[in-house]
Amino acid sequence: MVRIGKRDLGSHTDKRPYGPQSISFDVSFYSAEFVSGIPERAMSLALKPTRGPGVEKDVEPYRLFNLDVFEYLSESPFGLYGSLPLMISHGKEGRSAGFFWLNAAEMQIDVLGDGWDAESGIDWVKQKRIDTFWMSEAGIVDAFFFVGPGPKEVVRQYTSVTGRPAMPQLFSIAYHQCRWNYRDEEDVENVDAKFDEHDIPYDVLWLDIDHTDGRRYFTWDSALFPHPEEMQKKLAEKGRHMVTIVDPHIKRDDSFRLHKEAAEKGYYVKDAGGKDFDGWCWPGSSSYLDMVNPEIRSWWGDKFSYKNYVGSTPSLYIWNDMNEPSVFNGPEVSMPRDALHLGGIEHRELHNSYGYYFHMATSNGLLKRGGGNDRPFVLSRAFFPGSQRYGPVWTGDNTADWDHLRVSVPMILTLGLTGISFSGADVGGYFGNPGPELLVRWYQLGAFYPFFRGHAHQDTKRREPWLFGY
Ligand code: NBV
Repeated sequence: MVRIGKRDLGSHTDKRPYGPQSISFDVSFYSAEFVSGIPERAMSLALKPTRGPGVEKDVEPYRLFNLDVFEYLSESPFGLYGSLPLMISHGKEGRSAGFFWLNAAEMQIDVLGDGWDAESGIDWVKQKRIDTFWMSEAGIVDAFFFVGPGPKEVVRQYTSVTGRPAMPQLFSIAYHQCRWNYRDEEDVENVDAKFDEHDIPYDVLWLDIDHTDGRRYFTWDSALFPHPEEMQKKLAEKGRHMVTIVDPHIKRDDSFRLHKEAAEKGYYVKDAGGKDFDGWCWPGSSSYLDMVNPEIRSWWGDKFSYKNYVGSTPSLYIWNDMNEPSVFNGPEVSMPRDALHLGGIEHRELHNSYGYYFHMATSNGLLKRGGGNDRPFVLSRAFFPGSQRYGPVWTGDNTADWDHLRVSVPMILTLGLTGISFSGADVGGYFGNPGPELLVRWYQLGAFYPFFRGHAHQDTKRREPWLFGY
């Protein structure tokens, strides 16, 4: 029997012009005591069974479907911003194996608990086998088995297929200071000066969406940031860098060159009726580039040249947020499945790879900007197998509480096991206000995250580290 997780499309309809479709199969891991992988979800390293003795009836399969999940819980199997359909088994004497299904459509996976098939006569204690059940809404079976024999070999085998992580720039493994938002140039200058005054090391200062002119990325609010080059130069003189946010939604405003050009060239994802898909996001009415198309990726990449990104300098790098993609008025806050990409391919076929292609295009743009001599730094929220080649990811909008601090550890370890070795969680917790003890502990833990960044929502109290004394 197949249980399909409930999907709330609200008032949206899914045209399904090709009718219902799906693929499913079973994968058994022998000599396995537990399985891990298939991020992203805020839970333990070992995946708990979703069916079998002792599992409640209404537990849903693990879902892989990139979504912008608001205020996600600290202990939940719910699928978050990124998807990696790689499962790794671990058994006696450190033996591991891996299974990877390269498919970017929605996927659901059941992990069956010991004794789930009581009538089979299997001696579960002796056999130590873990059965899993995989199902996808669309696509083909393009699957890989990694034979280990140890966990290290499995990761090596997996990254020989999907790519090794990019070598990070030295500055990017140091501490990053972020906030939604550092308000203006004066704010930036003060924060930067305070780090020196208190002798706290930091290497990168980040600007969120409100540094732009009306959330038109690649622009600057001319009242708040009138001298972006000078501001970056001042940081660069101290060996510091700046990161600005560039999201995938593009404001539908004819006076915005990027939009005009994209619309004229027919570069946007289309709705089921063939018109430019028009969704609601930070800038209001927005469209989304069809990042699956290599020509469009290359056009996008050129937007990062110093000439095109006015006000950018060699010490500026990029942050890609909302690339699941997040669409405020779309089904499940994302793009409708019947939207159309290159060659008339439906969004449902490739949903989980959209953010990956966006990350790829941005990272390749920075590579071009530097003439191949500068390693890109691009942080992404959404991910898919191969994202490790383009830059780090972070675990999105966590909360300032102890449970979120704790769960960040298995989340980051799972990402590492599944090829994304450069990742981190917002230090301090994104939503809410951490007390001094929690913030201190989070910095202590965060120093060991591969990607170490303090970040906070705009409604929180300021929490730059010197504001917290004992
Ligand atoms: O750009 C604003 C935020 C950003 O600060 C955060 O890190 C992202 O995960 N963004 C999400 C959009 C809105 C969050 C409520």
